[in-house]
Amino acid sequence: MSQAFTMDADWLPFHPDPSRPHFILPPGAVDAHCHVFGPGDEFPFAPERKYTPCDASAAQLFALRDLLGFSRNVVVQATCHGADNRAMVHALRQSGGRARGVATIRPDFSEEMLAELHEAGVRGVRFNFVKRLVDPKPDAHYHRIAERIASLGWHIVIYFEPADLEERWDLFTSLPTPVVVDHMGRPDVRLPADGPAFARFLHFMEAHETVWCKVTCPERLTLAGPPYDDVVPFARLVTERFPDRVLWGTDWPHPNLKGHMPDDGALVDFIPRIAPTPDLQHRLLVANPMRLYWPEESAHAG
Ligand code: 0GY
Repeated sequence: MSQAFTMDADWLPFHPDPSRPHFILPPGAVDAHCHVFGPGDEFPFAPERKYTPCDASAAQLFALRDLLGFSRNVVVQATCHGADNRAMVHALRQSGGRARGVATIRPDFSEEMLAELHEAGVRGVRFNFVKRLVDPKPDAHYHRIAERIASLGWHIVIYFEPADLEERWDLFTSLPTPVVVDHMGRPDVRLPADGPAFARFLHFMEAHETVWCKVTCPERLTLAGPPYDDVVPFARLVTERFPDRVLWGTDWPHPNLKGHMPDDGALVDFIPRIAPTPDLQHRLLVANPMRLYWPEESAHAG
């Protein structure tokens, strides 16, 4: 742990010794949602952060990648680093081309800053609307950023809770780039996957062909706990209905979990329950993330 920062008293650190999954990932699989934290002494956490995590370095992320059998990562800027993307960019630069990034930016970032992020491997920005993580801004703020990044060929990742889908519908449906929704828009898994609440989210995807979805975070959405039976119907429904617009990731190092810390190997074993055929698995884990993050190689993705 860093000298400069003390992790929150109730912080759950990531699993110290994850198991090797039983499910063998297809060659070229991408962990399309994960983070790095610090290390705080090298890459300080942002003053405006809402939590102080444990350190979780790029080297530790890549060791997990290799243990689980992934080939590549998409490192998503975590809110504890605000718009200071240095830890994420460091991870991209350490990856030897095997990681892409999703940044947090402000509308006043210079062209040079954006060009440097692109050169490092950033291919998207994240707009976060979850109030326990950030202080969300008016729509105009996000429109200004969207205008800045659209010409770079980047996409926009949005993280929101169900109520935000109604409140921000006009924003979410007017963004000029592909839009990737984190964690299925955080459905309430006590409600049926084929009920009206989740139907609203499915309609959002149905009506907008540029909207993608990460069928991620059973450990975050579950009420039942491992092996996350209560999340399967939601993730499977989205994966089967939109097989070319889904992504999967570990969410390592799993910020802000309060109940339990998952064994990342067991999380990978969740994948065949939501993508039961080799074809669905290949799209979810290889073809789709390659198309979004490594389009120049995508045609060759095996
Ligand atoms: C996630 C989810 C969370 C945190 C963050 O950037 C973040 O701080 O994304 C959360 O607490 O729900 O995707 O890692």
